[in-house]
Amino acid sequence: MNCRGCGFELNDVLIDLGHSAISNDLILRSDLASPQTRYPLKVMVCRNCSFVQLSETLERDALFTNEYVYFSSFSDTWLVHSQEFAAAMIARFKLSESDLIVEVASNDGYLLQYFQQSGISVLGIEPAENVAKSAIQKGIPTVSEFFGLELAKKLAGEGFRPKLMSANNVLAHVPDIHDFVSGFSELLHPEGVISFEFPHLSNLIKENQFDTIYHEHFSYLSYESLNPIFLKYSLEIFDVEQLPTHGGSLRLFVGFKNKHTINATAINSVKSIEGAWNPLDREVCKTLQMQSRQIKYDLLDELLKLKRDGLRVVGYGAAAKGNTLLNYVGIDSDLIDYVVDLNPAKQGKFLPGSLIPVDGMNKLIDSPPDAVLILAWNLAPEIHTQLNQVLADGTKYFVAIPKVSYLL
Ligand code: DWN
Repeated sequence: MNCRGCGFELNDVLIDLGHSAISNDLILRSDLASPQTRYPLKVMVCRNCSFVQLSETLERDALFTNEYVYFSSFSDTWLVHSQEFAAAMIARFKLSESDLIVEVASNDGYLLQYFQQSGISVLGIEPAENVAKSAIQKGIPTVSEFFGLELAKKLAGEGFRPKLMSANNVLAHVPDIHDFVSGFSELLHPEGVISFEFPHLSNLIKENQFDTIYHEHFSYLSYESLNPIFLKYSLEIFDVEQLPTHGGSLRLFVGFKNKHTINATAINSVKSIEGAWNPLDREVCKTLQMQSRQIKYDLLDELLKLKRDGLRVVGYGAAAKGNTLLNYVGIDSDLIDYVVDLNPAKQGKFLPGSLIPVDGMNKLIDSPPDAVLILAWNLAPEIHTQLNQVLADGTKYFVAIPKVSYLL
């Protein structure tokens, strides 16, 4: 097995989660009698370039289908974050009506809508046709294809030269990161800026966020592992922000070399954090694997205690990360009756591997829980507030990451 960053042979395991179902591949009731498929879920780190990646990868067409269920607009927290980002980019880079903004993995138009409302031309690129259609229905021009060098050349040939390109939570999702990054270099306006946002590997390690490992995430990213890849395509990271989203993310600002002032202070701060949580440090890897196993034991203990006390336990948020947790811990509907999710594309289906049914909010009224495991722990404050308005006082709320703990 060779590194997808530098081609070096891969021998170092960061964490091994055994076999797991595809996290966003929810099961239709009509398919419940069919066999369930689980695939290896093991993360390797390259000793040569520190690029952290899945050992085995699935075809992207099997992951990002035309029935893809992740729609970004089901989280107010994320929408507010996106609106603030749009305003900040317009101000910082003095974007105007004459500029074009291209978002790669534009989903349902959750972000581009805010740029469009400011009178700026936008173009979305979203390979999942069902999700792209939702954006187009909102009036967001969207190309439903996978982004890479070929599509970049086609768009550049048609005269598209974006001043800003945004790529939120997609850099980790591409099997060929070189083809993907070279596409940005091909399409970007010479003075242009690219903003990449992704969950930061250092937080995954530090906060035991092993549930953010799933087959859709081909890579687990850091400044250190990405910098040499950008440099290869005449791009450089000139600024970096540390964000609270998705358990702690990085936002990298990238442009052509020598075009932008480098924020050395911010970059050095991230480099020192990455040094403290070095994926090549054997102790760090051992601790992550051990902590993940401890969470498995603690969560099973807690669920068994609640069930032995005759209590009804449900899940909230049919999140991709939730399925990695349920599959790794070995939880099914004997322990969690159902999971609630606001997204209609997930309701009426069953979670992959655990086969726990997904329902809407009305299920909470029909079959009120005594305890709620918030699977989308990254959105716990928003979810806790929402459920407090619906469920009885005394209902217990808990999460499993960074450790099994109850919300006050
Ligand atoms: O990389 C990815 C990350 C960034 O987002 C994508 N591959 C997919 C997705 O991962 P996820 O599914 O773990 O993300 P979320 O956003 O943590 O999932 C939250 C789930 O909870 C969604 O299905 C929507 C749902 N939800 C809800 O039902 N009610 C969310 C909120 C805030 C709510 O109030």
